[in-house]
Amino acid sequence: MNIVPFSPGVGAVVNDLQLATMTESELTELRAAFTEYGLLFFRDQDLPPEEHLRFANRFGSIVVNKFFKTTQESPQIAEVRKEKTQQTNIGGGWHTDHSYDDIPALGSILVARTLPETGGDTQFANLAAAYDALPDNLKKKLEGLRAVHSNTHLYGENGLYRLTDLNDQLGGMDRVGDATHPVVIRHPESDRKVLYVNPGHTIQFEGWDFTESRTLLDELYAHVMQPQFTCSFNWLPGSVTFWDNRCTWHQANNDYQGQARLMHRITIAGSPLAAA
Ligand SMILES: O=C(O)CCC(=O)C(=O)O
Ligand SMILES: [Fe+2]
Repeated sequence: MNIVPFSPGVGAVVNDLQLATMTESELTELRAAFTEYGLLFFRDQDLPPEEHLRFANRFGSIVVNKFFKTTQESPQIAEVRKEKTQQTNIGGGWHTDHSYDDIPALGSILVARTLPETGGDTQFANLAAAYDALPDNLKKKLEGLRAVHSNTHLYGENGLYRLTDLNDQLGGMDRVGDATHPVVIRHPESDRKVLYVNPGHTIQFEGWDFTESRTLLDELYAHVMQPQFTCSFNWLPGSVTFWDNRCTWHQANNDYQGQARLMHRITIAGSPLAAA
């Protein structure tokens, strides 16, 4: 196995490893790389749905998304689908998966199944690096704060996604809900401090009013979106991405109108998040 940084501050590419036939010692090495980088890219994988499931189960236990359709192959694999005729894509804005759960998901493993001829990259951000680079006065301000994370504004009645042509693919309108988490968490494996707010799901700081929250959240988001904390991954047939939801954000580019794109996603269960 050969692990090389993908961009100066975000992610790594794992070469010379086939996930489907990985040995126990390779899995151990992969876990260490996942802890170090929080975002791993793989090329030229042969990972049919049953092997996608087996890889996920070797890593942890699977959690099923409450809103996405699942595949014919398995109720544990979510479909991230965009049809030729569809305008809106899933995950088109910066977010981290499942931060609205009390115990957010550890990570997600995304496998390319159908790709557009061009476009359809996924962008990622490194929230541990972004936290480290915050000015000291801002770090101080965030100490002890908690934030509310929700999905109601996306998947609830009149939620953003419900008003688009994505709605037909989504279930679970009644499953919406909120959770609160520390704004700066201690990553359970790497022990690094991480900025744990995201544009998709974070509504406001607990005990703050909405406008005041918005101002600080926007300042933090602008900081994270700088080029040194972000990268863009170009999918090819056989590409797989495994990201850590506790220390990354992602967003899927919607720049391939008129073409279809289908990805399979498995999400792995995490552990409660503690303040740093
Ligand atoms: O389609 C993608 O590239 C990512 C979509 C997304 O947000 C996800 O699968 O969690
Ligand atoms: Fe996502």
